[in-house]
Amino acid sequence: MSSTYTPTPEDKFSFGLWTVGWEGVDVFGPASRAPLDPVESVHKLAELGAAAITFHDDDLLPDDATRQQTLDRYTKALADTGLRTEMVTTNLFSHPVFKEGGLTANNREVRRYATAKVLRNIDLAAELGAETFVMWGGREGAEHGASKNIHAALDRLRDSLDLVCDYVREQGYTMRFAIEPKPNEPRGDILLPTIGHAIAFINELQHPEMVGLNPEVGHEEMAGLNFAQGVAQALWHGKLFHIDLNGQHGPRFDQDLRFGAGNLRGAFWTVDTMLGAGHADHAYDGYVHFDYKPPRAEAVDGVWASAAACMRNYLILRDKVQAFRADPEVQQALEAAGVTELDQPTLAEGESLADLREASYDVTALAERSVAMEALDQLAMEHLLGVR
Ligand SMILES: [Mn+2]
Repeated sequence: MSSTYTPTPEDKFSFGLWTVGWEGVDVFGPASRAPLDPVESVHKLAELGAAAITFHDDDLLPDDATRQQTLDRYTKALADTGLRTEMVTTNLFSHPVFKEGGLTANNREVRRYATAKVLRNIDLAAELGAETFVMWGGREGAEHGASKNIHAALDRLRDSLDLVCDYVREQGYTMRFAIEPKPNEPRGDILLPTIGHAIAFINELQHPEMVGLNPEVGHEEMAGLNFAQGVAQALWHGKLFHIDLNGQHGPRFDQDLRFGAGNLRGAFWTVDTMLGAGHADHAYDGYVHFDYKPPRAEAVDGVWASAAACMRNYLILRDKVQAFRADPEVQQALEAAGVTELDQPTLAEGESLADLREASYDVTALAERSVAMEALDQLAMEHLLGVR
């Protein structure tokens, strides 16, 4: 056990209260673990080396009767441990009132109630100093073609984002919103199912600069997509406001495994992308947030073992990625594969399209050229496998 892989607050690790607090309730069975006191979770996560915690309104504050008392205990635990609240999100999916949607429910009263619930939680997020407010629309979707007018649902979702952005500006808050895409589960089909759909949607908002993404490993991989490439595109758009790391074994139900489990090579490239893929100015600098579920089979010891493993796996992969990028053979292999040539614009400065059209091309030689990509990928594999 290397001390190199011991997390510190500088690593900016963060956990959802609902992750370690998941009691194991699933579609086929009730809770397998007792509820965790949020105060205990704060202390335990601080002890393990996390820097911050996040929550849905209902995880921390399930009812108004105990709201103030719980908030007092929670903020005292933060003060005692040095942990902070970096992100807050609203539960618009558990209560049956949201059974056919929250902000995009057909029922207008439900939409108004959902909006009020979000506004109340924005005030709390501001009070706690959270800089990111995540919006995951788990029930914003449908199982049937005609039951949801997608055009109208997107209008209402756009209105909701415009309203909350206006509210944040009016109140003088500084938080930004982060949309979390997911293709399905709990709804058969969810609105804004992927990173790409969400980015396109943000362009239709009144304050697109206030809205970005909170992509999650498993959510993209459930759709068979490459998470690292999605993250790279979100970074390219300046839209990676937050990130949810976990693990997933390909297209199937949302597994929420600990980070590094499931698609390990995908995790390696995810960390590489978060570090800028060789370009420090392309790196993500926000919190490294884990949104996973300790497997239902585990008792409470397994909860903390899995939380510690999320951070440890990130640190191990960070180490591997840095060693990969620093390896002189890798740098030669990147050159051999022509990776750096892609940095050059296709048309040189001062050149016209006529220059490009009139040039002569040795198509046969170009077709036969070496791309040396297998050799490069093998170097990454060997770094990951620990033989380099
Ligand atoms: Mn998530």
